[in-house]
Amino acid sequence: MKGRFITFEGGEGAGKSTQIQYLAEALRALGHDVVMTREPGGSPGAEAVRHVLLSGAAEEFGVRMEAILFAAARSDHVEELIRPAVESGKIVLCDRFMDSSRVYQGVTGNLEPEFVTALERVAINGMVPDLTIILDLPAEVGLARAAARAGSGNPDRYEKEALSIHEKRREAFLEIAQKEPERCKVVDANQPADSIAQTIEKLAIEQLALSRLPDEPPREKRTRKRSSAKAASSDITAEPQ
Ligand code: T5A
Repeated sequence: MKGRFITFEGGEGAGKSTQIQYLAEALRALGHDVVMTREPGGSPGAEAVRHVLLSGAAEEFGVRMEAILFAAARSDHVEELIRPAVESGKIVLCDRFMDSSRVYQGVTGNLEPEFVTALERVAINGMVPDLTIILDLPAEVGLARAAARAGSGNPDRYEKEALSIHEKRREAFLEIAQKEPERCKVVDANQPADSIAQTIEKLAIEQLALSRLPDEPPREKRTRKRSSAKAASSDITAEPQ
């Protein structure tokens, strides 16, 4: 069975990591094999590029360079982790993906749309998410959450930017959702985390037709069935007493 690919998008401190944890737990309780990952990063090659991007070390080389680095990291992440996991039947939950590049490098980085689209095509190589959850909340609420997070240390290259830029990103995510309503679902993230989690769980299960996987029959039962069908077989001795 083919797995599923679900991405989480939104501004800084929108609660993506928190909600991925909740959804992973809910899906595992239904018997699914879940992989949690993030961008930039998620594979050894992409994690190596993450620090260069988030420390701001690449900023002086311009947004075009940063966009190419995000795409390089994404390509490695897709081919090394996401695609193999989905093809082997797992559900991959990814903290940010292609929409973050559309918004951060494309809209607020002022890159030409053709350039962003070309990079996206190469980086994802057909691996379009089955579902994208866009966590929506006022930028100042998200930034305050990110700042208050225990041990968050210094703000990264993007968290330092002006509030108006973060608000523009919020609008840009909502525009993507408007253009791709089948793939993208907007969830109000300005609520308690557990009620957001319930909404997302319902959405994911309905949208992706996920159901409880049948439990593996207990070993004893399997052996009994086989032993009655093959009463003369010598491996009946394997049956537990
Ligand atoms: N980027 C990324 C690009 O520019 N282009 C790209 O293509 C990609 C992939 C990544 C940065 O890179 C940029 C965008 C980003 O700026 P990051 O460090 O990975 O940076 O950070 P973010 O993805 O922005 O994630 P954050 O860690 O800032 O926030 P999350 O994951 O959205 O939020 P979370 O769950 O960690 O929650 C933040 C705090 O809020 C609390 C949590 O406990 C935590 O303390 N919280 C809530 N509080 C109240 N109510 C709720 N409902 C809450 N939910 C969580």
